[in-house]
Amino acid sequence: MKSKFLFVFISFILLNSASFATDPLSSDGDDGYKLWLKYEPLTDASVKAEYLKYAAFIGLSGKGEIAQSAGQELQKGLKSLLGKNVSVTNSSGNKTGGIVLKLEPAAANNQQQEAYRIQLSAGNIVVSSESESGILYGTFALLRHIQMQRSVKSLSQTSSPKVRYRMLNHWDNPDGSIERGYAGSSLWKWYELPECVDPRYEDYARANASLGINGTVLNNVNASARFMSQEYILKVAAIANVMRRYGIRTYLSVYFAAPKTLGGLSTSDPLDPKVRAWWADKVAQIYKEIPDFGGFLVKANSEGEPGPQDYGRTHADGANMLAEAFKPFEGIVIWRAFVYKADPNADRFKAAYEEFVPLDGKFDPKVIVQVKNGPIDFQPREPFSPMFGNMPKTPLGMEFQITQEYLGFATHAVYEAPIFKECLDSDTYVNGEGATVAKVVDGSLHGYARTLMAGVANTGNARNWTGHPLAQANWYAFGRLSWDHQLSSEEIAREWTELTLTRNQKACAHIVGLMLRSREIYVDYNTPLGLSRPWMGVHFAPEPWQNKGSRPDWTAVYYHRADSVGLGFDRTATGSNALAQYQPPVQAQWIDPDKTPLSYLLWFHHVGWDKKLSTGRTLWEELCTRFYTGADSVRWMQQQWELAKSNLDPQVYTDVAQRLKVQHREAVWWRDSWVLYLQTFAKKPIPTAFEPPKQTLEEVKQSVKVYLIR
Ligand code: BDP
Repeated sequence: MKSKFLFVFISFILLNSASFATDPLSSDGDDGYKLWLKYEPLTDASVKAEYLKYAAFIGLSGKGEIAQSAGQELQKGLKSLLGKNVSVTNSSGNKTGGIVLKLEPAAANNQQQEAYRIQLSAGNIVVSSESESGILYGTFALLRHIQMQRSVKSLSQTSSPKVRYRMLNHWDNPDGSIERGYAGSSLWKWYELPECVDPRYEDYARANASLGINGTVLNNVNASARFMSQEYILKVAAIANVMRRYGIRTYLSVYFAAPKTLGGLSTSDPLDPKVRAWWADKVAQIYKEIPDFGGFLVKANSEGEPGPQDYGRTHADGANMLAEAFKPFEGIVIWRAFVYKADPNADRFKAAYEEFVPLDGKFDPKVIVQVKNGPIDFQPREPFSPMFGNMPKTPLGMEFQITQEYLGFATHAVYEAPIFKECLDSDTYVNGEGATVAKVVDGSLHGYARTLMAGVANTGNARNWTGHPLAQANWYAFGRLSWDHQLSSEEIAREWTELTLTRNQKACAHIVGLMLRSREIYVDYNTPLGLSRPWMGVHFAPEPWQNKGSRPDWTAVYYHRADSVGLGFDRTATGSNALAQYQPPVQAQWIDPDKTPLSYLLWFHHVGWDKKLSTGRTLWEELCTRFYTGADSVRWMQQQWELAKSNLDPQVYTDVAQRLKVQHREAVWWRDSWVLYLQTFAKKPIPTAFEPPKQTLEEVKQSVKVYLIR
């Protein structure tokens, strides 16, 4: 009896572990693992019939591993979508009725290697590109089209990426933790590598390639020197071997003082010949193991990280030294502009511009300077960074944050495409109207040869990758926009919803509506009218009263400046004059408090509590209105989700429904904290239209205290 039980138990374990290790896609119900690559059987019979006419074979002309990946993906997709096993052949000859993946320029006038074309030609569906990567992207685009049950008739398309380096930045640490990660631990199992290669790495690569992402930085910008050791280079190489099959290059964040910490040198001075030689050898050592290594990402002289300024050198000196080490190779150096010195009298807003703009023209051509979208730090709403447009001789890459550090972690649904688009579509007015941030980033404004868009990843080892099921849409949106920043937030939301949640059009409309409004709703209950809140700590609990920090800009009060007169940060000439960093037409939009759009008002002005705003309400009334309607609108989000219920997988439905409940509770928490705290300055009652908070300020403070106890 006992041994029989043991046998059953062991068989159970073996069966389960075997099925997980060999097929991480298999699971009961929709646990979110498959992301937007679900390939669910087509339900529209006429569309299915159209595609079955092209399912006789897959003709593959490329022999490399990326082309092989494309062939396999198509085979896998068709099997599931059409229910047909389609074989892959190397020569399609004159055959018709198949899908041909062909190495041939996508269009005569298109110089872009990664561009692809999909067309009907000589009785086949033909996906063509000059490169195997382009074929892979075209294959994913074709699969997307079929998944969305779009007709063969609307298939023809040519597409090319607007930006050359499209990458994720993982803030993952060697111990498996993730800085600002809310979906479990790191995907990278450093202690098991290089021998154990988790099948999940391949699914990660597939998901990225399906969006056109072609680079990944594996480790945190607050980097450990460990990654420069031979032991870790081998681990990284094992991951790079998987990424390569999907056209993705692997990059590393580096610790600037590694020559000292790891190399045993007495200095890490970038102008010291021994230091330069150390980096050159290091880069050569990496290329031995990873021939297509992408390059380095560097956070230097920022938030306590070491850098060239420790030796009286500039950011350009540091970046150029590393660029020199990459000279024999294809790799690049991405140098971050996220810097702000501890100066009690400074405005953090101005810091990056002040340090970097004077260095324009001094960087090696292999360097790209990576700039966060806003001047401070991934706030729910920020004006675009004034660096964009003001460094014409230096390629500026965009850094967006996908992980929801300031956007409610994994319990708030906030669709981020509108945040990304708002920045990309902003006009810098450099050399006249129409000089959008997007045109700076895609190189068309200043003719940068190297262009970059990076997103700080929101992935972790949670089964559904991102914790909140709807947060998958943010990874998706980032990827799609890095390929084509002209896509609209709505188009992307619709695509993602159809591919991931439901093909039912009505349900889709509810979900897309919810997604499109989610960011404004969040801003309303979190930081309305241009408030910001990047104080130190967990970046989640509301504590606008926080006034103690090792430096002024690590407190909350530094940012909102509430006092008996009013609220907001005066950044005009009477204040910090940060506004002067923008071109005059941009200044003109924001200089006059009566004309500044309300969404940016408190970013630039200290506004009196009784000041009448364009809505007809005073500042105090408007704040209350926003906080209250924002929190109430989460109820509306819940209703929209309910309306889609019958068309959703029960597991996904329940997960999101529960998280929306948390979101509502936390939205009220945010609202009450702000309103009660600001009331101590404004000294005014809550407008009668709204029910006063049930808790007192002291009670809210206590709840935040409890939240923050370690
Ligand atoms: C801030 C994060 C911090 C990062 C830093 C950065 O709070 O964890 O290290 O940015 O981007 O947003 O370097």
